Parts: sequence; C-alpha cells; structure tokens
Amino acid sequence: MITRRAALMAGAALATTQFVASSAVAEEVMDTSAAKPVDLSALPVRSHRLVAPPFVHEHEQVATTGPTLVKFEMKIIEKEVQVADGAYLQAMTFNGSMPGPLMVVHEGDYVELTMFNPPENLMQHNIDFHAATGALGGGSLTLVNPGEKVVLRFKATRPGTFVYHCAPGGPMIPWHVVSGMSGAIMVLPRDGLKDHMGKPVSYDRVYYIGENDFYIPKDEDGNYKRYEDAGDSYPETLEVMNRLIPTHVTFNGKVGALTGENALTAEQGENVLFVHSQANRDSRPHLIGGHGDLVWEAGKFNNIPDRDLETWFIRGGSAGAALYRFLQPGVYAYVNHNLIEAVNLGATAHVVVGGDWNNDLMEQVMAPTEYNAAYEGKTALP
Ligand SMILES: [Cu+2]
Repeated sequence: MITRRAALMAGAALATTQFVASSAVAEEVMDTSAAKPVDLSALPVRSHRLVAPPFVHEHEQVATTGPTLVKFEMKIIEKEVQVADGAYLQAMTFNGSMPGPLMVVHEGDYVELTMFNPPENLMQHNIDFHAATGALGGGSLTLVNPGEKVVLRFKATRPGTFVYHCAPGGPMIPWHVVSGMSGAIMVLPRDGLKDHMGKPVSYDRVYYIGENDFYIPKDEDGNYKRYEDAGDSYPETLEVMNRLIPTHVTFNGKVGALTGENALTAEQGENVLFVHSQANRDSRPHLIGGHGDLVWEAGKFNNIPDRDLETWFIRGGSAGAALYRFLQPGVYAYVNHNLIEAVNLGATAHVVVGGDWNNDLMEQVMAPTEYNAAYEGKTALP
C-alpha cells in the first residue's frame, strides 16, 4: 500500500535551514509493514568498508560462496568542495566523495546498506538504487533527516553496473544529483565476467570513474560565486541548472582529480576494467590511443559485450563497463569525447602505463625533419 507523505517546499524557507524538513515534495512512502518476513539467517555474511573512487574495495571476481548478505555503511556528507580553480561547490556526497563509492557484489547477493545522515547536515537525503526492485529503488524507504540513520536491504537480481543516487523528491532530485549525490554498484555474475564467446574474462585492475556535471553561478564580473551553505546556493544554482549548460564536467568531482599526480596507473599486458557512471547527463568515454576490447555499453552483463570500440556511450542515469588490455606503455588520456567537455570543462583522466614500447604496433619511422619544399611534398596531392 502506498501512503502519501505530503510536504511542501516553501520558497521563502529555501535559503534557511528550515527547508531541511520540508524539502521533499509529495514523495510516496511505501508502507511495507504487512509484508511477510524473510529469513536470511542461513546466509553467509560479509562486510566491506567502502573506499573512495577511483579505487574499489577488495572483492572476488568469481564468487566462492553462494548468495551472501553483503553489508556496507555510508555516511552522507554535505560540504564545500573546490571543483576547479576559483570554483567552489556546496556539495552533497555519499561518503564524502564525488562520485560515491563503487559497491561490488554478485548476482543473487543481498545488499544491506546502513546510511547515516549526520546531525550537522541541513537536508533530507535518500538513495535510489537502479539495481534494486520496488519502492523507487529504495528511495521511498530510505528518506532520512539529519541525525537519522536507515538500513535498506535489497536483492541484487540483475548483473551489471548500475547508478545509485539521491532522490528526495521534486526539484530536490536533480539538485542533489548535480550537487554530487550519485555513485554506482557493480553486480558481477557469480561465475565472473564473460567475453563475446561466453569465455571467462577477468580484470587485473578496476577503476571507477564517476562523471559529474556542475552548474555554478557567476557574479556580474564573471567570477564563480561562493555560498554559505547548500540552501544559500540553491536559487541561483537552479537558474544555471535549468539552462542545461554545465559550468564544469568532471571525473571524480574535481578538474584534475585523475590527472598528473592523481593519474590512474596500469602495466602493459594488464586487463583494466573502467566503470563509468553519469547519473544525469549523457557521456561518451574514449581512451586516446587505446580501445574498449569488451564493452558493456549499457553496463549489463547478461548482454554480449561489444568489441573493439573507439568510443562508447553512457546514457545519463546509467553506468557502463569497458575492459581494455594495455598493449603499449605511455600516458593515455581517458576523456569524454565531447572534447569541449574534456578539455575546457574538465572531463579528462590520465592512465600512466608502464612497459616496453612495441615498434610493431607503432613506430616513429622518422622524427620531425625539415624538408625542401621546392622538391618534396609534390606527390601528396592528387
Ligand atoms: Cu540528497
């Protein structure tokens, strides 16, 4: 049965802390009190401490047990984050990072999340798992006020990479998402990943790249504005949001979060799995100088992976997975191949790959050399 918890968002209260409790707009809260209890006491139990992206907590690729109750904890943290030079965001985060941590389980496992909304936060939050079934992906069973915690359990029935995000109702939904509240879960098949022929494949490393689009208001002089708290930032941020042109498009919450000293690393010959999520907007990952050997573009492992892709498409509100074996050493750029977003707005990561150069795959036959234009170069044109 569905009951309605009506709540109005009072515009006047927006810039104050009072809109905390009234920010949800007529969200539906499932009443599940009459449902039959399930007994999961026979299941093995495992707890994982989540880690900040691009890294991923330790996990098995092929499950060595039957279905397991897998426990995670997450704390929602509202805080100001510098997302680029001179640009500050009143961020809302799952576990302090943008994106939130990647959770990894196996098909048939039960995911049990304890989520804390600490008392110092201003807002209500919840979590909608695209991997879950019913109750708005868990959103209507997890709405927590500051100072509250909640425990949600769902069965991971479909293998793949799936977005999770905050969805506290009405216009709070897009705002919380573009303030940083999204992440992903990877539900592996119990017997691991398979290639296009159905043969088992594994990865040596996995990196989780969460792409965010940010909408930070500017003042009359064109400088980014800074705000006291998220509520203070909302009205002007909404105006920028509704124009649909992001001021920043970042990988892992910040321009440069995955470049330079923070670059991803790999070794020649290693299979690297890139999980890429975008909770709000389309993206098109491309590994410059490399490929996607096996790409689950929509992220769902029951589908046969595409092969040899140059660029793949991540639909807004989804997470995809691409497996690539690095064949050459060097620095690779992993970008959103809308190159304006990659270069000017921030959506670039680097992968530094160690190993020995293979001249068979590519060789600079002659280094740049001056030539005599009076004699040479005439045969190039038709
Ligand atoms: Cu939220």
